Amino acid sequence: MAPIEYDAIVVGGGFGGVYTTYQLRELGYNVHSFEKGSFIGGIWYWNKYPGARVDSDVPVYQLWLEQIYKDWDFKERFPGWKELNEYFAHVDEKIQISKNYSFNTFVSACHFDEKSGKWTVTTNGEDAGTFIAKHLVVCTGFAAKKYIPDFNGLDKYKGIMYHTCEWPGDDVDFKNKKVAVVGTGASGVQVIQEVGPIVEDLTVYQRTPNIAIPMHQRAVTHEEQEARRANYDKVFAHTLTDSCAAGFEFGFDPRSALEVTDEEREAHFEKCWATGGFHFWVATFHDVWSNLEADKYQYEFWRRKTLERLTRPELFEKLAPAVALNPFCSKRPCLEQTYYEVYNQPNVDIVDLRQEPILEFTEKGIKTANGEKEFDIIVLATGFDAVTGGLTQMDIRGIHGETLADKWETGGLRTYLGVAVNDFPNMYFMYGPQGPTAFSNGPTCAQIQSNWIVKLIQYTDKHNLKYVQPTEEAEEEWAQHVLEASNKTLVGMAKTSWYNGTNIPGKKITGPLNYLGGVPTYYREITAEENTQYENFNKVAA
Ligand code: N01
Repeated sequence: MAPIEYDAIVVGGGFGGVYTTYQLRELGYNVHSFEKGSFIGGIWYWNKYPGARVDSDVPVYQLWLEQIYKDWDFKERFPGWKELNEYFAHVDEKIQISKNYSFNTFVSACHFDEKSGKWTVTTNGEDAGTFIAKHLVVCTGFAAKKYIPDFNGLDKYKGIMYHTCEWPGDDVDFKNKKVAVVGTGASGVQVIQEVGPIVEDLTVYQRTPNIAIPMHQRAVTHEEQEARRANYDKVFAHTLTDSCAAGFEFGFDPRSALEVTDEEREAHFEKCWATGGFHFWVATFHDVWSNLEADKYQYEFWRRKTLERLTRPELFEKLAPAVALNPFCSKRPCLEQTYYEVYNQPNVDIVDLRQEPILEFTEKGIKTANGEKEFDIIVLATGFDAVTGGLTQMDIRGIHGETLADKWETGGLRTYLGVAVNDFPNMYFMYGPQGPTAFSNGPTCAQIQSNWIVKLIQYTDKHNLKYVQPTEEAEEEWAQHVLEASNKTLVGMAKTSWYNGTNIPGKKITGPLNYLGGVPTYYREITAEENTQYENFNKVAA
């Protein structure tokens, strides 16, 4: 059978994939989309571990489409995975996007053919086959490929064990069970605070303590959402301005932490702390991100506040060390609700993996130099081959047959504006490498990039071009710009971090994986490229 041909193929069913599919379809494109899961939802389809919830406040974490938000109310300031899956069901009800999707279908390969200027896409699973499209938009997000360290004997363990991103929802009962959690990133923190109060015994295998900050969760009412809904377009537009950071409704304090008085500094830290969410990260003094001395003030405030909540002195150094292991703003803090209180329970223990590494997994549990501990359930909260892994795990081959993985592993990470790659024509991605990604509210990043990509697709077709691709020079300049933006911050100082690819031993694509210039600057930069009619793209006529 001849392959089915589309105008455009979209990979992924999260915010970016759904939004791009919708836009292209509404513009009259014959678009088809593939998703590995059985429904839309992206990260929320997969991350159904206990306590999983978003850390962006309502209302910015959603699709900015009136027909969707006009009659949808979130229940909590930071919605959990169940509510977010309900939200995606609502999205589908409103825009019937699932009819454009093949679910349970994994895209394994995408090969570009210069002669036709088209992509051949190979899929496995329910809709296994070969498909052709002129435009390819890969919306796999930043966390499409899990990471499980190569622990000895991992497959020997006979109990219940899943990675957080493959957790089977509510099906696992933690009540009165002996539980281990490996990893204390955002996923580990959320699992720990959720299951801690109900388990018989909890052992946390921790390498680096998380700098977790108070979420201040609360219910949000229909009335308060209704009062703002008519102005949501203005709210979303405001988040792209310089008074905001990262796509949130708030931004840095322009003062330096070093220039204010001790009282002023304390008062501002207190205010951010009390407001909750990421205020204590992106609404504090701007230089805590760039100046070690300022960053230290932030860490010391955090430590003081955290120690006030802990009652077991033997855990103080493990959870809030006197000397920070990394600068406060070099790794991602996590929003917590009752994380530290869980450690006040006598049945909760921390194994410090820097002192006592895991020797092996056994049939019944985990063995370290201090012996074996048996568990009913092991939670692997060990993160992702983040930002690049979702793209490089597919066999994506460009104009010269080179894979994207080879290009980046041998020549370093190169993209233009975090949306397109030289030698990979008519291919785009969003919420991925060298975009604002990890330093942005996900739907903000995906939607501004998707809007931009869709306009370039329209431009390509309107001008009867066979293909477009960014120039090598533009890519080099962008890589340099990404590096310079990162070097202005402390982010490169984290010892192990998915921000830089250093969370995975041997990962070849390292360095700043995200653009740290901020969402407003990024928005201006992509808009400027659009306003020049894509002057940094090579355009090949049909
Ligand atoms: O992954 P992580 P995550 N032995 O890489 C440890 C988003 N997210 O899934 O810090 C033992 O942050 C590792 O230790 P260390 C959010 O953007 C959002 O938690 O490298 N431990 C770390 O503790 C987040 O930042 C939400 O020393 C090992 C942990 O595993 C991102 O996803 C919820 C190890 C991995 O932490 C990733 O978070 C959840 C080893 N060999 C996730 N290797 C929201 O709230 C690694 N670790 C929206």
